[in-house]
Amino acid sequence: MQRKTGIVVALDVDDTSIAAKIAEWVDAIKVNYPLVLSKGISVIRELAAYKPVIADFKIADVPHISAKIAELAFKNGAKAVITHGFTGSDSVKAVLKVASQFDGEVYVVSELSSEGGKEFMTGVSEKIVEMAKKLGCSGIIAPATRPERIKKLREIAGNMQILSPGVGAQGGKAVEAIRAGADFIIVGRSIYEGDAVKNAKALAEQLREVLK
Ligand code: BMP
Repeated sequence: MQRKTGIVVALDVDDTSIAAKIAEWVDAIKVNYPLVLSKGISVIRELAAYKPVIADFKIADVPHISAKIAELAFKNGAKAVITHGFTGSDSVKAVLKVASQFDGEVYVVSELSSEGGKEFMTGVSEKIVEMAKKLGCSGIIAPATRPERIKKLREIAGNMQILSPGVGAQGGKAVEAIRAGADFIIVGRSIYEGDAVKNAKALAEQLREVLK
């Protein structure tokens, strides 16, 4: 993914008009189940008019179903999908195969940014990142709430991109995440709750220096 501001907005709200207003301050728009289940999958193409869309379906199924989910995302205009890696390499390979047909990108979740992410995932996330790298994924998702984990996972990720959620509402800090090795931060509530334009612009300004 091309980096300008270093911000991926997590558009977990029904008000899609925000996308046009903040497009200038973000590099991509991430959509998740709440928006797609509420508005329908056509919302991906609608948003793709403003910025590349990452379909965060956290794909986690047997390979032929994972492939179908990825295909639906790409066919409907997504530039990238997010998949889980704990499924094992067969499912991730199936998603990658579909992505290659659409010139699409695949990002793999390492460990969730929430507290629960530490219960099971921290123990296996290194292996998941190794697998993602070996299979040729574009990048990983790693927690801004635990910058020390971003640092550790960056050592394994090499030059794969790291997208980091958990900034703001979950307690993570944008600048710390980038300094720890993230390429992009993923931000939802701290942008769309309140004045989205003001919030996105302020975040972009915070990151400008650290991205130089
Ligand atoms: P918020 O900035 O409002 O906390 O939203 C974070 C977004 O990032 C949500 O869309 C969530 O699904 C996603 N996310 C996350 O918070 N932690 C992860 O580990 C992985 C995610 O995809």
